[in-house]
Amino acid sequence: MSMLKEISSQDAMYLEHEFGAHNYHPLPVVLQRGDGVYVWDVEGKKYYDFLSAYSSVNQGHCHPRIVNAMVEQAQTLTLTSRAFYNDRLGPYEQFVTNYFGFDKVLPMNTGAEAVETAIKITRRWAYQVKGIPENQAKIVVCENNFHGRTTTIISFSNDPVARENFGPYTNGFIKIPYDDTEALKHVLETHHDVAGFLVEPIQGEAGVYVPSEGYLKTAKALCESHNVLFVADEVQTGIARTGRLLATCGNCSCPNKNCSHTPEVKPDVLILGKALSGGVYPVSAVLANNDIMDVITPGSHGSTFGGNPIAAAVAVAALQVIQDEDLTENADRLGMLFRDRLNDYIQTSKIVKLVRGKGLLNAIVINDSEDSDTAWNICLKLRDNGLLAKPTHGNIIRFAPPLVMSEAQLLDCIDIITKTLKSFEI
Ligand code: IF1
Repeated sequence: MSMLKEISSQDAMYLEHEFGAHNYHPLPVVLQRGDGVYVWDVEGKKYYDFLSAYSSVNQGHCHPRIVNAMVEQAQTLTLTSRAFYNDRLGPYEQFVTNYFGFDKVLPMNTGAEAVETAIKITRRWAYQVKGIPENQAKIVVCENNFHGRTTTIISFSNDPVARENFGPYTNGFIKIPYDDTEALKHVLETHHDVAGFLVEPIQGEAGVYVPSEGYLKTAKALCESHNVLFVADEVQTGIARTGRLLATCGNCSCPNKNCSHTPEVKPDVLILGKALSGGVYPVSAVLANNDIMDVITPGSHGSTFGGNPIAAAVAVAALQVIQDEDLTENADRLGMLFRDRLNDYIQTSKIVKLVRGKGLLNAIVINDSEDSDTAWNICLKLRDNGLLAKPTHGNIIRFAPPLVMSEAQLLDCIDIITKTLKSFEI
């Protein structure tokens, strides 16, 4: 028997603290099991999961179809490296490119690796296709972005906690304010060495910051007119989370409910991760059409694990679940219900300033300073009341449950959330 089955919450937290690097400050709850929208701690207490591993477990915890795909493949062939072909990768590549409407995919493992990959593709395209002089290519990024933890990615972050004392930093990035098409227009008009614009359709880490209506559409049009690649980081927003297959689908009224072929804003380079595997295995991907992806040649990029047979089998199952269970529509519908009910609550609340989000990617802003511990205390109380969420930036609480939630379950959760908030009203 594994010793993990026997361990108490106290012991598990002690071991992580004693033997693990202190790169996280978790909410004190030790999880042991998950099923759909629920997780259980080692003492057997059941919770609604309102984080979904940062929007990875969109399909719900331990989805049987996805887990079975993984188990079957794990018993057959796990890893070959890309030194040889495997019988799963090609079919997955055909499936995923078709699903999202791109010519080609480059498979990686984590979100940060996919962002790094997109940066490399964008730079190569700048030199080999656009004709920017060697080493001059710039990528425009947004203030308060979050794209991952590698040295290059933190180089263009403006979060001091994420970047301080990790220099020297990588050059070649220009930062502009988010949700500001004038700033983008200005930078594109004044710089002739811009290769791409890297953007999150909704800024997750910044506190689920939803840009103004039409922002992405205008940004994409500006990129197009300046021959600059529009690179969308949909690691967190992608795969049904925002009530569209991709957040760049915007509000287009395309009859295809998954909206994959005629998105309102089609990125030139699309970055996916997290829910691409339903959270059972690290699977990420960069998608682009041939005119861009063909700059990648043998030896110029790769990964030992990228495109492995387990990842391929898992991703196909995870994407099929999204479609077969109508999770895009469910996220859209339940998200509206969630914001409606929370907005009702806010009318008479002193503790909550606002609720914002799209689909089931939402956040509430607590009426207290960023250095207060109110949001943290609310999350502790939510935990006691059977719902797990995590504060961000001190006074924002993100609410992102698995998309397999039913309406009855969501109403139950809204009840827990509003009752908990009420106990904090003065
Ligand atoms: C952590 C936030 C979420 C991402 C976008 C790339 C990546 C992420 C848009 C990198 C990762 C994470 C990672 C997690 C916290 C987290 C997060 F709070 F920072 F904002 F999701 F909400 N692009 N997001 O959001 O993907 O390499 O991690 O697979 O602790 O770093 P990764």
